[in-house]
Amino acid sequence: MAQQQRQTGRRTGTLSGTDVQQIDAYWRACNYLAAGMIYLQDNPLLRNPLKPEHIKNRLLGHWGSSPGLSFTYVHLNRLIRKYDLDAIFLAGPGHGAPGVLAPVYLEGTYAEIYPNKGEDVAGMRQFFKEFSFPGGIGSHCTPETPGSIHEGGELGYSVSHAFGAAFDNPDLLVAVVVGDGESETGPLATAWHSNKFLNPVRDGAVLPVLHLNGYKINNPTILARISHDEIASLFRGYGWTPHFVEGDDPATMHQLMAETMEHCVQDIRRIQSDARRNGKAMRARWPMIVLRSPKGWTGPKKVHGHAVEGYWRAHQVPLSDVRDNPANLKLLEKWLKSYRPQELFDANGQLIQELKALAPQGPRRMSANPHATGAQLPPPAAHAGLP
Ligand SMILES: Cc1ncc(C[n+]2csc(CCOP(=O)(O)OP(=O)(O)O)c2C)c(N)n1
Repeated sequence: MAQQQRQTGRRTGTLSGTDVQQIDAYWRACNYLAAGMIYLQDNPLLRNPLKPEHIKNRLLGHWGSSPGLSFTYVHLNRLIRKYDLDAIFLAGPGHGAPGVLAPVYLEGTYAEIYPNKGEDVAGMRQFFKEFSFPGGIGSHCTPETPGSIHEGGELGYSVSHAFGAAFDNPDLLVAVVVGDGESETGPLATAWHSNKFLNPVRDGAVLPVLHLNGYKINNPTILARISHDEIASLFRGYGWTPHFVEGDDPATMHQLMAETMEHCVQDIRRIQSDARRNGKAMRARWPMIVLRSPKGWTGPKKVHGHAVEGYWRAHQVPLSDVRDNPANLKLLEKWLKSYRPQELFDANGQLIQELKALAPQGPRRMSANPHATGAQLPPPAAHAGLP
């Protein structure tokens, strides 16, 4: 894992110390829920000491991708609110659904659609229990996931789907996280070229976030093993302007991601307003983000002497045999408590108001955006004035 923090973006969107603390608290809540979904069927907020019967019989789900997915999601939320963006979110590694379901639940959409999984202790318990459970919540970003138009089980199509959503949709921003493993598939490797078809006058924009967490199940990925300069050259060659967010210290990474993502959003808006002012559909060098963060970021660093965070072992269930092994049960409890859930959720089990206020409202929530929910959209004539 590269310890060095590097970035090519200009400094814009710098966060205050309080902003960093708040966004980190929101992300901690996401990570707590993602891990809770994989392991717990009871005692969702750990208000009682963790016991074997609180743990699911079969542990299924993908932890490794989840923290990077929710990290990207919460940073998009900040900019949706700041710029009133009309944005949707696609997870290429859709197996990392806990990293998407968590912010979707926290912004209230989940309870609106599935009232038995409401924003309280009983609802959270049900939400955890049903995840990756027969007849329950799918382990990928299935169509039942509010705001999901991309399931992400068969790797390779996220960028194509993102562009499909952006074409003829001038006001839409489509954020798409691409796994570094996914990026090795034929369809995805070719789809990087889709930027050549994007018309800045009449299409929306696609903001890819290449998630370099280093491993595809238990093999290293090619893109995570080539040099920084080689990646930058590769994506410049594809016609993108790559910006790097690299590291593992959460506070530093929040600052870097905030600055970089805001720079990208400003760049997209500048490209679009220039093109729309003069009506010329020029090919633009759209921005993209390369997020190099550890696989299973914030999870257990080592289990019984074996490295987990930042390694292939974090891909799926980082800590197995929890019900029958008291030492592992203790490790799980320690890990879950490291997110300090008692600071994040109120007595009823709802996210505290200070953090709830960080999410966009109503249809601006990516999980409730009409472009992704099949809801009634204005007819194309509403975009009149564009060629
Ligand atoms: C086309 C295809 N090939 C193989 C798989 C099996 N598979 C599931 S997850 C995964 C690794 C994905 O790695 P990456 O895209 O980097 O995601 P992350 O590391 O964030 O989990 C693979 C190969 C798949 N889902 N689809």
